[in-house]
Amino acid sequence: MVLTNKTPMGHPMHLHDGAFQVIEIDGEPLSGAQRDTIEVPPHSIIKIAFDADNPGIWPFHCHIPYHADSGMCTMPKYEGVETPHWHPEEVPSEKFGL
Ligand SMILES: [Cu+2]
Repeated sequence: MVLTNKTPMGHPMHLHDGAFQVIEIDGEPLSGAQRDTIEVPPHSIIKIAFDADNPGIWPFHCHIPYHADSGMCTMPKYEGVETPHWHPEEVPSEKFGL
């Protein structure tokens, strides 16, 4: 997953699915420790890698509450995995802060 921050502020991005490894920061390869949150500095590009081996509904979001409430929150989707109890199209957009 590639995290591109085009803004002038940092974003602590957090994955609920488990740990990931930072493998590149601004083009520099890295073999960092496993973590579940990474601060993405302003105007930077960070690449992370993780094993997608825990199917479910896992948020990936900025840990600054008003950023997440403003839309910096998503749900990575597993190909071929059904989530019959999850119907985001039925949630009013204001629940996502839109
Ligand atoms: Cu943020």
